[in-house]
Amino acid sequence: MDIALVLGDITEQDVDAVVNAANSSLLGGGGVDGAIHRRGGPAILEECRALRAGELARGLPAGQAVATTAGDLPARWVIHTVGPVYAKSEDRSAALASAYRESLRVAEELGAGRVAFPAVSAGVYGWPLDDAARIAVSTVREHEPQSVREVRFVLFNQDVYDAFAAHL
Ligand code: AR6
Repeated sequence: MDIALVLGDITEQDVDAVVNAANSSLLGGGGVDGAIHRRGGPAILEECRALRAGELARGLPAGQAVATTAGDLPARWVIHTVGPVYAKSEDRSAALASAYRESLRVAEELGAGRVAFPAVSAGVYGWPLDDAARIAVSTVREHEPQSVREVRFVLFNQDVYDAFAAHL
């Protein structure tokens, strides 16, 4: 399995599945989440609402992942995951690792070959960059691939890219 780094916009990636750094409501927000819903169109939100009306009535907990259509994006699926909000008073790194692990588990279930990840929790959720990159890279490295042959970290800014490059 290849692990690649790209400086760019995740909504433009030609991959099978794009991972969204969502929140538990699954009903949209800012950052990557806002960009994915904007570029992907209303079909994504429609499926998210259906999930909330059914199996995910209480929302998606941090560390878990669920797939929907990717709507108008070049990708086929969006895998929504929820990273933990960073807290100094509590070590939530297991939940951040779980967000990557569960997203890859869902990708394997879908039979996805190429999967793009943003830097989950490293934006609004405040995770220190270096630590976010360390957890992301080490967790993905531990994955035992079946269908997944490429994991592409798509980093929006040079500082985030550099942090990931340092750990790869
Ligand atoms: N492509 C790739 N990366 C991006 C893009 C993009 N189009 N846009 C932003 N980033 P964030 P979080 C980077 O805040 O910290 C939302 O409101 C961004 O620069 O999107 O997990 C959700 O609804 C940063 O490096 O996700 C939640 O409420 C990284 O993606 C909350 O934010 C993650 O930043 C989740 O916060």
